[in-house]
Amino acid sequence: MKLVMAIVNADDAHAVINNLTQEGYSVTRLATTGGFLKTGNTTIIVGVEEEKVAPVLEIIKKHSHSRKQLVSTASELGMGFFPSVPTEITVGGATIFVMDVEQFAKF
Ligand code: 2BA
Repeated sequence: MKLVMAIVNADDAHAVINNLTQEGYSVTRLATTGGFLKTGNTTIIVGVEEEKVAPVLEIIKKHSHSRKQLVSTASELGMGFFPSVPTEITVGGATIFVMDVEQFAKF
């Protein structure tokens, strides 16, 4: 068994979760926060047999979109002056981890 962990944009989470559950997958949604932007995102975990990993990733990929975002960075211009310089970054679509599951049980 495998555990698929997908970090997606909060705005895409609804579509990703709806499509996974419609296809019969059990899904858990966690409210998470990105360490870099310090804004909310959504982590979705799905436990599946190995042969189902590819179809699950396909659904996540189809419904997760990348977004451009401006972040402020500071640069030293001398005499301790640090103006804020906006830099564009691309966030997402989805960041995926696939892990081996040693044991799966429901008590
Ligand atoms: P955040 O940590 O808030 O990062 C948001 C976006 O900021 C990243 O998008 C990336 O474009 C940029 N970014 C992150 N760290 C950076 C850095 N040190 N320097 C410059 N730019 C940086 P994504 O790569 O699509 O990541 C989206 C979210 O996925 C992340 O939100 C984080 O919550 C998670 N994530 C990404 N890679 C991860 C990893 N290796 N381990 C754990 N979580 C990860």
